[in-house]
Amino acid sequence: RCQAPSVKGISTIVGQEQPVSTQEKQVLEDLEMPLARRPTETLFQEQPKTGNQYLEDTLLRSYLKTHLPPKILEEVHQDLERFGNRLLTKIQPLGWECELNPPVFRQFDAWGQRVDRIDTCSAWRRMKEISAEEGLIAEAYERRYSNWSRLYQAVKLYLFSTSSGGFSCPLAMTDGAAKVIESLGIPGFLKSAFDRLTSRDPKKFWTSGQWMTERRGGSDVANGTETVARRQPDGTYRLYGFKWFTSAADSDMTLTLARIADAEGQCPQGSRGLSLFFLRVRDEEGKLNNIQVQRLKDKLGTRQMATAELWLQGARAELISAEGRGTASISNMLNITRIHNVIAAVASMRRMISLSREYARRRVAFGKLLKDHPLHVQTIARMEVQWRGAFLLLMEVVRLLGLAETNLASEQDQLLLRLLIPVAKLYTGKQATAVAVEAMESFGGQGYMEDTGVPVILRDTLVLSIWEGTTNILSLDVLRSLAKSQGQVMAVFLSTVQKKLELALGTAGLAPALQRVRDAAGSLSQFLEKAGSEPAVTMELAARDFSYSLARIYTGALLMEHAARPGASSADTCAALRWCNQELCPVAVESGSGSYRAGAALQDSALVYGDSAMGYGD
Ligand code: UCC
Repeated sequence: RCQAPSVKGISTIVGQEQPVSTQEKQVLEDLEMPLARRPTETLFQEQPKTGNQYLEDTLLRSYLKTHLPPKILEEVHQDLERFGNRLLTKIQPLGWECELNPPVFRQFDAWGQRVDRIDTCSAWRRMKEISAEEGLIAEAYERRYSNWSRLYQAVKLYLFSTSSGGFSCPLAMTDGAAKVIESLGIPGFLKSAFDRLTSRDPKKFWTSGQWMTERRGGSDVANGTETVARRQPDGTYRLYGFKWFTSAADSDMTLTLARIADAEGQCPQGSRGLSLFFLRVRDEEGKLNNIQVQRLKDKLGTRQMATAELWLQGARAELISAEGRGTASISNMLNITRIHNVIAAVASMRRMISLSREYARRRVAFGKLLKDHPLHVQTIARMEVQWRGAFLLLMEVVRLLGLAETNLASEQDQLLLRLLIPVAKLYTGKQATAVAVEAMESFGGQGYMEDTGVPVILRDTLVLSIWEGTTNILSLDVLRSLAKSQGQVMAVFLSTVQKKLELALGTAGLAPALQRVRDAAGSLSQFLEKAGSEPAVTMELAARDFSYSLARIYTGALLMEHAARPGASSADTCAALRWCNQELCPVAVESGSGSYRAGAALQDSALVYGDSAMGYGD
């Protein structure tokens, strides 16, 4: 089923015999015409255009058709088709406007008064209204489609992401803040904030920040947080500190961490000293809440969005977690923003591949369209396989989240969700980066030109493996989830993979892939068994490869599940087979090569810092 069909005598990778479109005919006719008589310089540098992103996304549509109850599918389909048109005609141009008009920071007014204004463009402000109108946060909390609401929200965000001009970042944190407040049981003093974060009314809708990173760094939150909270007689707090990297600094509110000082002004250190606070960024008159903006960050990408350095100089705040439970409480937010990161990664891949594919239909080189060069199409097909896998992993995570949020998740589902969030975040971040770079290359020099819009997507994609936890930090979070469940989560992981494989048993074309996933799952179990008796450094050194193995094995099972459903296409089968052709369990391979022995860590140091690091001297 995976055999390459022949189109006009040229081998392509997926799809059936396709008729030559009018547009393609035009290109070919133009080519045959002498240069002087051509109405334009052929279509050879024509901008690749995509249509309604929802209607064109056959994988998304087949997923929804397979999983959603028919009544919900009908409603959702109508809304998504409408939204797809709105994105194409109205939202995409606004997104580009946001890119061209990044926020401007004005520290002083003309008369020397300190004002610390962050001026955003009208398109950015319109994005906020559109987000409310479309229910991009509300959908997940109204739960009108029960456990499918979260998945539906994620699908809308996925379609919105690359057209949003960076607005998906504040939405991620807004969603995270709503989740934290909901998980606290929506206490009375936070009810109004919750209502605003989840409102469909543009006049009421608020966005939230997530101020975690301080000068000493963004990963080691437990040791890096210096902000101090001083209790006030009325029970509120005043925060003093310096927040080094606050994204969407134009947000209405934020959640942030600080250490509560005792009567002597002493603060407990470490993770146990952190508590979580809610604060309004400005008051009703728009005056900053005893906050000074030091400057905006000069970032490689996400330039549409204001990221600032902020001094908190007695900002009034309310404690919302139990004292000393700040990290655990903000984890609810992190898990949501990490899912948004996955959404952004999958959306970026989708956009880059669509543009690359469309360009290949128009661009002629060496006498024929790029789409008729088998090597070129092979490159796009490889990206497509990556995207398909990432998409199904995203759907799995939000499906599980939807179950958890409607009390329909079993204990196993919850464990799996906890594990898959960091796995999906770290893996799709890397995939998206690789796809963005490869897709840019597929445009040749054109892809490197700013005004094609391709570099913007690349820049905005590169952040996805950095913010919200780097790849290594998330690999350690994967280990944290194993430790917390005392290994139970791995038993759930393996049995879930097994169940998905069983669904594919009857599909003969999938047999080779089935065997490879089975073997990989077996190797993973053996590795874990062996690692149990090794020193702790083994698991730390293995953390990244281990997480990659989880991602590849689970995604392989998901691709097979999708390819085994009734009505699956040959492309579905092909994607599953190709995915499973890669090394599915790199942790077993590396372990076999001794990469995680203590000696290997010393060799790593010697490679990076020279032999002196091993005590051999220069
Ligand atoms: O702010 C940032 C930029 C904002 C832009 C956002 C835009 C997103 C847009 C996406 C789409 C467009 S970036 C901030 C980046 N920083 C991080 O992500 C933090 C990275 N560091 C970590 O994740 C660390 O590993 C920490 C902070 C979680 C480690 O802290 P600790 O205190 O050393 O960790 P512990 O002691 O292991 O965990 C403390 C508690 C434990 O609970 P208990 O005490 O009940 O056992 C953990 O189980 O927190 C719990 N916990 C978690 N629970 C820790 N992590 C998690 C988790 N992921 N899920 C559930």
